[in-house]
Amino acid sequence: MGTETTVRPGKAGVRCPGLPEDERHMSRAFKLARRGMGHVSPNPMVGCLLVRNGQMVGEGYHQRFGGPHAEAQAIQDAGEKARGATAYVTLEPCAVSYADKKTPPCTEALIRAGVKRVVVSVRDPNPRVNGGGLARLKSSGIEVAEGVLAEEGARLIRGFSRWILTGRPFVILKAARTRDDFVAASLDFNWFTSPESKRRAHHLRAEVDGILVGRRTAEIADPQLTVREVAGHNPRRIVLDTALRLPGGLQLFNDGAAPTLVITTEGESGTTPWGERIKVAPSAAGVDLGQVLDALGERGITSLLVEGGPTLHREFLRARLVDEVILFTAPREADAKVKRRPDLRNALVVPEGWCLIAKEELGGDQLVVAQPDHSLSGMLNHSSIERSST
Ligand code: AOF
Ligand code: ZN
Repeated sequence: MGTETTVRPGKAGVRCPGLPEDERHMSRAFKLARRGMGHVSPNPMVGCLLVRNGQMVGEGYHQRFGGPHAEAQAIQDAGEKARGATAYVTLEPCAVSYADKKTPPCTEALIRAGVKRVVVSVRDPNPRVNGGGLARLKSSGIEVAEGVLAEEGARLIRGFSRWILTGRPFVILKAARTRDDFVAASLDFNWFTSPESKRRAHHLRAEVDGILVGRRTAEIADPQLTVREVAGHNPRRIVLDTALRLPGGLQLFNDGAAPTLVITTEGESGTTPWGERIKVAPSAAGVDLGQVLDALGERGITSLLVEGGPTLHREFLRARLVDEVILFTAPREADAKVKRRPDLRNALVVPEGWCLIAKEELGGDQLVVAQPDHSLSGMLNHSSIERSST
């Protein structure tokens, strides 16, 4: 197994791979972790694999908020075979108990089970754990390695990282535009990007805790904001309706597919026949978006997809509250009627100085993913990876 090789945290610009088998097992642990998608928030998705003499002897993942952790599940799965095994965990095991902690520390469970080596992808950004889990394991004589597939590990928990450190969700702005830069191709507001792009967009929805639209988008497009093209859990739906003018007949308020929260500056907070109403302070632009993020964070939303429209995108960018931009560009132009509507012009540009994270072709559309420079640096304080700048 070559366990003498230590995997050290990467330095700037240096990729720091683990042993090939470490990466293989960690990949499997990521797959397990993702099974918890949509069910564990505001906890992180975590997967764990126990391997002895090259054989997988147990696996587990965090299945639901408040439920047992990945390590506990894997140890239970392995039984006596956990003794002498290596544990591959996508996140540093938790080490302490505190007032609102729902499960016992995983470090103690690993020690009791007789695990010999623990390999983690990233440290737990939770200040109550951060580094403490690894230290506890080391002090009990367990060999520890960290940083295996760390970039993927950080990506997996980026919402949790942002939320546990700031109380706010990780914010993703998503838009589709025509080649000539409109957010609709025709006035019927039908989907105009490729089926592949549509699937990707629905996958994005399945990955987040909340999905936000502005009042005009809710009114004009009457969207469902649900996950339909792929298997996945519907995020909570949030609509900004500062003056409470939206009609009650919208699908968001009637289909019961997922809870809908209404953000407003009017009236009282509380439950209404149409869902929860959250009152925040007004601002010159209508509503203070920082306060909106605080309110969503308080409700356990760790990642937020802002689907538009253009005004909301512009305001988020102006307020510098964006962590990622995802822009689909279709090869077609908008109809003449759309071209006469300046309000349908796309507002989602990749600001200067941002990093291009990915660029790909999806069924004839072009997809661009970009992040501001501050985005990951702020959230990876506790992690070992450096983001590639390409
Ligand atoms: C792990 N394995 O599978 C997860 C961890 O309230 P609790 O007991 O569920 O603990 C929640 C905290 O535990 C959470 O804030 C994060 O720091 C860590 N999540 N840790 O060892 C897991 N889900
Ligand atoms: Zn734990």
